[in-house]
Amino acid sequence: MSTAASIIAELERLSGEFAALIAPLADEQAIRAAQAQFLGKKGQVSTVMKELGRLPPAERPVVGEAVNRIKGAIEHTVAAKLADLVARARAADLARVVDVTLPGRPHGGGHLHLLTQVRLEAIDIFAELGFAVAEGPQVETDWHTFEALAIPKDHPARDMQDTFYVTDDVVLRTHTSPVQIRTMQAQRPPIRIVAPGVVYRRDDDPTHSPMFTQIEGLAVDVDLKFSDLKGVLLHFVRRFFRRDLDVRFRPSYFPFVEPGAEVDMQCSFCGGSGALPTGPCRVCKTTGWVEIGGSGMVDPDVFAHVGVDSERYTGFAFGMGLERMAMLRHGVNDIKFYYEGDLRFLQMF
Ligand code: FA5
Repeated sequence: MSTAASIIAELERLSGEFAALIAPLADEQAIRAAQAQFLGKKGQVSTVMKELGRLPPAERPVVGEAVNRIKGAIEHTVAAKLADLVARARAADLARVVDVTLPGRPHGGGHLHLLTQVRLEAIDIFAELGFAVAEGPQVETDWHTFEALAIPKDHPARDMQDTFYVTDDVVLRTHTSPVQIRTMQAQRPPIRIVAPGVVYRRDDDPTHSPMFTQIEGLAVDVDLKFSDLKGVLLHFVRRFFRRDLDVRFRPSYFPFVEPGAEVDMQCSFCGGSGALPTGPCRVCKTTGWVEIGGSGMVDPDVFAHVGVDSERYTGFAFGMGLERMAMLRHGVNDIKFYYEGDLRFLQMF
């Protein structure tokens, strides 16, 4: 039969056992499990306490006091152990702290694709002359792409701009000229816009891609003349190439302009001489001139399609290939380099 002394002795023994058990533990879960093993409802200390009821009442206070002391000691040990764990974790964190005085490791910064750079630069140059940016869809109606630009079905001009027909009436646009139509439908003159964007054609060789970028220009106002068109393009070429290169206009046929002209600029490689120190200039095929786009005065037929009074207004328009401009300026000799994503090419510009 238990006595007060034997219970207290047992409690002291448990206290020692607990101290030995917990000493090597180093994770919270194990410490809490040890605590439960001794102080939990079915823990060893609780089991001993059940003996308390069988003691004569006079002896109970002294045992009760021992129980409280030992429970307190166990709880204190647990709290100290957990606090120690937290302190160690914090010290380990601090030891890992980055040394902010070390020099940074450089990450190669990205930059805009050459075509994007060229597009933004072209927009800036035209903006200086008062041209705003307009946009239109790449999947475009046949009407905006051809019909409204005076290229009816079966017109031979369509042969040079074959494309993907989504339906009979919806195509991948072959040029940015449909943005002329959309702009004139949406706003009244005076108009001065440029429309850069991607276009599609059935073309494929070193200077022609099935997908490429054009920048369209359109100005409609009273009294605009061909000389205004010429001045705008001359200004653009000189600003873009940062040299006093000349432009020339060769009469040409585009159904939506009258008169129409191909725009040539002096070859930026040979400076217009047709020859390089190393031999004949292959870029301009020794002619000294390179074609950069089409242009002309807006045909009254087009004005009629969009309800602009051709008695009152005149307009000029142009469309240039941005890949071609970038090739001339940066010496790119195959149009496919733009689209292949080869880092050796991308990092050059
Ligand atoms: C046109 O696309 C007319 N819309 C331009 C125009 C606008 C004329 C306004 C009159 C008034 P063209 O088919 O010539 O014209 O194309 C214009 C330019 O786009 C060409 O000079 C060339 O620089 C570029 N280009 C044409 N096809 C390709 C291609 N497959 N790949 C890369 N660039 C091309």
